Parts: sequence; C-alpha cells; structure tokens
Amino acid sequence: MQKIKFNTLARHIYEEERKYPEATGELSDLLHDLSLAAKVISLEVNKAGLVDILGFTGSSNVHGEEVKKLDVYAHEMLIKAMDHGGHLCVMASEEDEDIIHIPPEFYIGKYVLLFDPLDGSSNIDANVSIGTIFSIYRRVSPGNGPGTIEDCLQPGFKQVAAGYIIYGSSTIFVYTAGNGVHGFTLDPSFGEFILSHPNIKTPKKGKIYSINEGNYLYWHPGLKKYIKWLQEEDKSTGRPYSSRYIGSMVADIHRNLLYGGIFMYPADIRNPNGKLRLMYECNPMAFIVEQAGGRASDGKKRILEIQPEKLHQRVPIFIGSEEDVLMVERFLRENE
Ligand code: AHM
Ligand code: MG
Repeated sequence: MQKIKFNTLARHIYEEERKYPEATGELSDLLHDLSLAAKVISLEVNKAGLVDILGFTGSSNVHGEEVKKLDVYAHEMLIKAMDHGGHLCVMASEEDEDIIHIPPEFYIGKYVLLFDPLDGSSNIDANVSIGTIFSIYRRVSPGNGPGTIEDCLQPGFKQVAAGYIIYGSSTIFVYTAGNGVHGFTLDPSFGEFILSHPNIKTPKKGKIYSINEGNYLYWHPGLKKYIKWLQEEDKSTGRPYSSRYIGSMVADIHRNLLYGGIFMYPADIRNPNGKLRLMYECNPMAFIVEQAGGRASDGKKRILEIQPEKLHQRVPIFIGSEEDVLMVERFLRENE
C-alpha cells in the first residue's frame, strides 16, 4: 500500500501556495472557503433521506418552515460562503440564468467563480452519488469594479483552478491549481478533508466506458460503431470494455479518472449540442482530467480551447484516458 503523508486540505493548499513566492494567498482563501461550503452541503446531502420524515424538500418541514430543494440549497450556500471573502468580482451558477454580482458592501477581488452546485441532482432520492463542480478564472475586465459577463466567458485553458466534491459513500474534494490533481476525503468525525489521493494520474487507456446507451438510436454513426467496437472481444486491445453509467457526470468521471476509461455525453439528433454545460461541467472536468494525464474533447476539438459564447452553452464531451478519447475521435472522423 502506498504510504500517504498525513495532511489536511488546508495545509496542502498552504504548502502549494508557498511554492510560488509571488502568490498572494487569495486563491488559497478561495479554495478554503469552497471546502467550508462543501462540508455544509455534505451534511445536508447526508440528511436527504430523512426529508420524508422530517419534512419534504420543496415544501414545509415539521416546524412549518419552507424546506429548500437540495440543489437550490447548495446554490445558495455557495453564494453565502463565497460572496464576502473579498477575492471574487463575479460568480455564475448553473442554477442561475444570469451572472451573480458581489454585493456592493463587500470588497471586489480579482477572481471569477463558476459552479454547478449539485450535479446529478436527479439522483438524490435514490441515494446515488452527486457532486459540486467549480471553476476559477482571473478577471479580464478592466478596473476594480464589479465583474462582468466577459469575465465569465473565458475559454477553459484560462482556468486558474478547478475542482469537484462528490457526496458519495464518503465525501471527497478533488482539485487542481495547474500543478497536478489531489484528492481529500472528509473525516466526518472531526470535519477535516484529509489527503487520500495525492497527485492522481489516470491510466493512458482504460477498460470502462460510460454513456447513456438509451440514446443509441439518435447517435452519430461513428459513435454507434465505436460502442459496438468496445463490446467486441479482442484481448490485444483489452476488449470488451465494461459499461458503467451512474448518471452523475462528476461521479462517473471520478471513477474513470481512478480506474481508467472514457465518459461520453455526445451530441445526437435530438440534442445537437449534447446536454452538459461548457462553463459549469465540461471545462472544470476537462482541466482536472488533463492535469491527471487524460484528454477531453467535443469529438474534434479540445474542450479547453472552445471560446464560450454564452453562459449556459452546451457541448458534446468525450473525456477520460487519452488513448480511449483518441479512439472515439477517430471513429467519428472516419464515419462523418
Ligand atoms: P444536472 O446538472 O441537471 O444534474 O444534469 C447533468 C447530469 C450529469 O451529471 C449526467 O452525466 C447527465 O446529466 C445524465 O443525463 P442523462 O440522464 O441524459 O443520461
Ligand atoms: Mg450538472
């Protein structure tokens, strides 16, 4: 078993920051505040199964108080935890149509935060893993006033940091600040994220594919051929692959990151741009997977190089082990 240094997320962030003498500590503060929000959301997610007894989400609880739906709760908790730290100039959330301004009474900072508060939220009632995804950029708009939409619409390669938190059999916080990918598991007894997955590297080639096969009929012919190819037997290329699909992107990609494999949410006849959002889901996950040695594309182009046009833009995504993503790109190209 690999011996892992006993370290907390807070200390790890601080140690990483010290490697860069020019660092101001602002990014560290942001990551720290995010981890605090994650702990609070994690507690609430763990209670989700009790809402039938203690009060339904979206209705009133036993005290007659309004109980928020968990994704709305996570959205509001993140804003509450992040808006007054003095390091952000603007935020955007998958749960909000428009950008989120920093209230005028708080300091305006130089960073931009985008997040999907609770990805895979349709899985909540079945006790299946769900997660929070975040993405951090530097502001690009001039001046020190409030940030603008321009600050939010930056291509993914400009991300300064990205991460996700999965609320699963345990809660794990995974992040990159451009210097590798590191994972921390929450010890619920004393409420600290402890380093459990230092410097995650994803296998160059996997044995797992993850896609909603119910959409088969609507796929691109190249994709149909690729999936059939994965299911054929050929020992020299490690086929057939196993199929695994949770339906929570963040959990599906996390599993494949550790074991190797490919996650796909393609475009199809009904959804010409796929389903997943570039700014809240695809960019942060692409940054993390690339940092772990993997690859992420829309079938042709690197996800991180797509110039976003709108906040809630959707893109097809093929993400995971490098050789697997290269292979699906080839099938798509050769069967145009
Ligand atoms: P959400 O942000 O509303 O939860 O939707 C995103 C989720 C992803 O986590 C997941 O990969 C995908 O939707 C599943 O979609 P489908 O049910 O079409 O397979
Ligand atoms: Mg989502």
